[in-house]
Amino acid sequence: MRLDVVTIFPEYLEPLNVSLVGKARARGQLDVRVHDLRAWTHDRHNTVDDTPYGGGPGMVMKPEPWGEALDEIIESGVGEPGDGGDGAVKLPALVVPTPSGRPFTQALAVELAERPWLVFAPARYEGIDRRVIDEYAERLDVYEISIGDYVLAGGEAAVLVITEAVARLLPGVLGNAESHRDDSFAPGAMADLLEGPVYTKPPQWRDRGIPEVLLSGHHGKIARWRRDEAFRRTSHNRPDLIERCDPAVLDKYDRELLAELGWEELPGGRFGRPGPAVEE
Ligand code: 6GU
Repeated sequence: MRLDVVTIFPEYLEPLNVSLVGKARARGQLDVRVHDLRAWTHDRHNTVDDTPYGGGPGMVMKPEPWGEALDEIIESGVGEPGDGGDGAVKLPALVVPTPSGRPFTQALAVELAERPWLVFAPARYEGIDRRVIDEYAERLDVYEISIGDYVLAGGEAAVLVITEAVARLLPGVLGNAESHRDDSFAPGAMADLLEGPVYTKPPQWRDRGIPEVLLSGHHGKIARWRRDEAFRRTSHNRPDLIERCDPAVLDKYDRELLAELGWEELPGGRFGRPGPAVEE
């Protein structure tokens, strides 16, 4: 997979040299190219932003440097391995990290991991002139993506997040092909539950032991315990996942535990937890 990142802070992408993504690059599984947007400016001050039309706070990134940068990067794919050699031009998907984008999820990471080439366009300031996105959306698949309901100073940290989530899904990047099968949020994982706690040696640490069942060697009991812990953690940290859960995927023990945790099956077939009665 090829990844291009166009940014005014190339140093911000240094972590792409480290750890999982860095190793995937070193092994040739990922071809990462970081570009300085200012290389496509032509004035003495390498200007990339200007004041917004219609007024308002902050600055907007100018369209011309983005247009020149993206044209040159798209053009660089012509004749590269993977364009099929059949004259069919290889085109990237454009990923624009923005707090007003669609939520980044594991399903979206899986979709992006299936693409041979991604170009990231992280913005600083108040965003990129809209005409840039509209222009490239006529030629490329464009993904405007938010990594959560909070506001960052720029999209670079989101590029790191998205890149890591995508890279670990590429064939051969994780050591063990099974490693992401039961990730929290993996499609078809334990019914969209969070993963429960994990333990390793030593068996005693500062007077704290290991849950007895994990030492029992009883695989059925261990699986049951792990599923219960996953439900407890999900109920506590992500009640929205319990509310969305399809009761058809639950067994008798799941239902008993959810009842213990205060959940009830509602007429619509979903789960809900009665809130505190509201005082008049
Ligand atoms: Cl992708 N960018 C910025 N600037 N803020 C964000 C975000 C992205 N996702 C959540 N907040």
